[in-house]
Amino acid sequence: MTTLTIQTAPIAGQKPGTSGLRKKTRVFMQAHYLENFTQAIFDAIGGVGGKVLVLGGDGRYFNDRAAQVILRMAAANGAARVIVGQGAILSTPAASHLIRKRGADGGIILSASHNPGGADEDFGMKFNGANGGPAPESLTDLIFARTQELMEYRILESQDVELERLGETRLGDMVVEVVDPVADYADLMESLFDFNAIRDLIAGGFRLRFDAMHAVTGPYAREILVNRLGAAPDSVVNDRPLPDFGGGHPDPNPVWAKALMDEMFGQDAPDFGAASDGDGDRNMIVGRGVYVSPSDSLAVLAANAHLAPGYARGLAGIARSMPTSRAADRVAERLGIPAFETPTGWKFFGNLLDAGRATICGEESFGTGSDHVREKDGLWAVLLWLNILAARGLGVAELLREHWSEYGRTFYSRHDYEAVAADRANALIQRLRETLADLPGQAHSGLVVESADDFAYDDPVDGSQSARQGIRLNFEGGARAVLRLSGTGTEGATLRVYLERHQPDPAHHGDDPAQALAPVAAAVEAIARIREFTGRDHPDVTT
Ligand code: VG1
Ligand code: CO
Repeated sequence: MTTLTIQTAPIAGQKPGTSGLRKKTRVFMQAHYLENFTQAIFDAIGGVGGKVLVLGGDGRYFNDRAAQVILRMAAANGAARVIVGQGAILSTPAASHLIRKRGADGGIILSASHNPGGADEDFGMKFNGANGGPAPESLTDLIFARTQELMEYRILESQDVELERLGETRLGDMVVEVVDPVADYADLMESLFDFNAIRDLIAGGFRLRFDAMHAVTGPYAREILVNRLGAAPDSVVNDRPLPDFGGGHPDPNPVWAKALMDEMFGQDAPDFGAASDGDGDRNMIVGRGVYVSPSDSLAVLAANAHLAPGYARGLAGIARSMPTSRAADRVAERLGIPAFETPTGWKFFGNLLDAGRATICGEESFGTGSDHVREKDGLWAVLLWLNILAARGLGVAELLREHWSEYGRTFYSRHDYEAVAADRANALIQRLRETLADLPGQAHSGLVVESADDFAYDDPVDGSQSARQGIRLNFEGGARAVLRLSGTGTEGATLRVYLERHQPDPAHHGDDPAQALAPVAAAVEAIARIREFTGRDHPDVTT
């Protein structure tokens, strides 16, 4: 086998966003595009000579082809071993676990997460380090810098590697080890949760529905929920991973997981419903007739985690991304443990988890996880919920109501304006930045601005700084709004507006969230002039 050194030239725009590099699949399929980015990763981490890497993806269109190219390039760059999920499949949390369990030097995950898949949809790629977590900004900056100067890459000339058969093969001098993508992860879950208690709950007639949305979690959910926990076979639906996710968005929210929502709010609904995203790191939790907002889910999980064996020792701290509601902060306060507020994206939790300062982390975007891996983890959240329900003997709605009566209810909603012209979205944020100083004291729709800033984060572990992470508007009385632009889209810009308002009075805990938040939404419109800048009079997606 010959190692080829291919001449190339820098390709513009290979800047990793919130979670890796995401582009239209056809962009990734352009000559040298994937190769350049792969070589830039290898170079930025100081080469892969003698190293062990993990490789897998969510199975979307081009996953299999990209995996073969990366393997040939890893071999040509001198990697000692690449551990690959069978069929080049690994969920994001399973990849994170595999890196940690095998002591690998890092891993490449092929996914554009909740973005749709297919030749005309999205593809993505991210690098996780030896701790199993997403590359921090310092490294993604280095990778991007390398893409801007790269003039050649190395690749082995060879046939495809057989990735369907478990076991070891060789590619040049490199070992390719194909592993079961599910087994290790399922064992990890079994070590954290009281599977006997969950099994008893299910055996006692508790019915659940897990919608894998034709994405990567299907095989994981079937093994864990059906094979190991005894749920009925039809508890897991849409469990066959498809390259185009069956044409849908594998995004577990009430909009894209509408079928699940309809079922959970319909006649004879199951007791518990959940869905996960393309790469298995997100989760949506639904009870019979009740939707759990992700921010509430984080708070409930944190407040009750000690009921699961893996967290019986208690939590060191709770971390949430800045736009996530402050419901979790109230739990941290009650528990007497630190609460951390980080920029959007799981990479910012890595240091806190590594340093043992946070045990549970979460984001409003349907992401929760803990120090068991260094990624958010959809099935983990489902299992922790089931463990808590089994231990408490309560239903989802009852547990939620109890939580609100103890901590108050934090009404919360996110409004997404998708594929807005980038210059208009940038102009909106830029104008807000310029008016920040004038906002305090202004009254809009009955709400007075108390403070306003552009969130900047100083990492308490390594001191790294991240500025301009989103506009925060705090109103007198405790309501809050956040505006920021997405870093995962592939078309134009997506404006995200996050609305939040705390309600201590139990008489109002059953209010409609949209109504409870209407004054906050009106104040934001008056301040940010979303209609004028985006030309839209309502969001595309509300969660
Ligand atoms: C979104 C979410 C963010 C999440 C990120 C990756 O980012 O808001 O909370 O970490 O997606 O999730 P943005 O920049 O578009 O708001 V996933 O499941 O795509 O790995
Ligand atoms: Co995801």
